[in-house]
Amino acid sequence: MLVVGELINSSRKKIAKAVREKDADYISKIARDQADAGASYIDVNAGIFEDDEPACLTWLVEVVQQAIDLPCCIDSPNPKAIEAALKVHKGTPLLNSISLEKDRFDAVLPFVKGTDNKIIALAIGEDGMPTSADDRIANARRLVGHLKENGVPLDNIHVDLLAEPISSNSRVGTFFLEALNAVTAEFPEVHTICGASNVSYGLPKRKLMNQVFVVMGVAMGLDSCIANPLDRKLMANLVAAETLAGRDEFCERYLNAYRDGLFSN
Ligand code: THG
Repeated sequence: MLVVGELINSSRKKIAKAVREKDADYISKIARDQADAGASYIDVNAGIFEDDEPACLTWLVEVVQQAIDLPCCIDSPNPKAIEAALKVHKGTPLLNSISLEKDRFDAVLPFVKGTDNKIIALAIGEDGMPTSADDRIANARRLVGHLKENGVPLDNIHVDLLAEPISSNSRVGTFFLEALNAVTAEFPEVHTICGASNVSYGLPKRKLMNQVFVVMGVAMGLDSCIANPLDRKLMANLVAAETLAGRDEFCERYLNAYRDGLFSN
């Protein structure tokens, strides 16, 4: 399981403050903590800064990569911000994200086409959010098709079937899981991802919901997620779920995680 550390997101007040004050020490610490906890990418999002987003996102990429040796997940729909961030990024980033919305597809494609960059493909349709499992599957199919036509290797694509707050509609969980099951079966070479913490907005005990959600996702083939790697219980549950889902030969990673102390309090 590949975990993208979600914590450096300007929608979080402490991060917004640190970006505004150019507090590199704070951002470096959050990056390092997430890397130490097992993140494979560090999500960087400066979306609240609007016109300043390109400069703020670039600053975040530089600060993160000075602190640790991991690639970033460049979380922005803004082509100017993506372009600026890519200029300073070292290694192979995960671009977050492209969708079927025509302007966005055309603007983001050049940053993927002919490169090794990884891309998150959001199952949003030409005219907005899907409202069923079938919509998600159809959008994912078309988007994967368009990316493939443009020479993007399937292994570089992480399809995001859109995890939404369960408090807003009790059916979005099954929409997501059913779509995940179908997309994993149809495109075994494509990766799947979701923003795990989205599901729990508006509810108490959010961590519990996020932990259970990723386990259900793993059962349906989820192989990456944007989540909080500092939640040890979530990380432990991910290891156990992958072992139980048959993705851990000889229980090697489960046993290693046990030896490393991941399952102790
Ligand atoms: N798909 C893709 N990218 C995404 C998302 C997605 N990027 C953003 C988001 N969704 C995933 N990242 C987060 C980060 C934080 C939270 C949720 C999703 C979150 N934060 C608490 C809050 O806002 O209440 C924390 C508050 C705090 O600690 O300050 O819930 O779905 N491709």
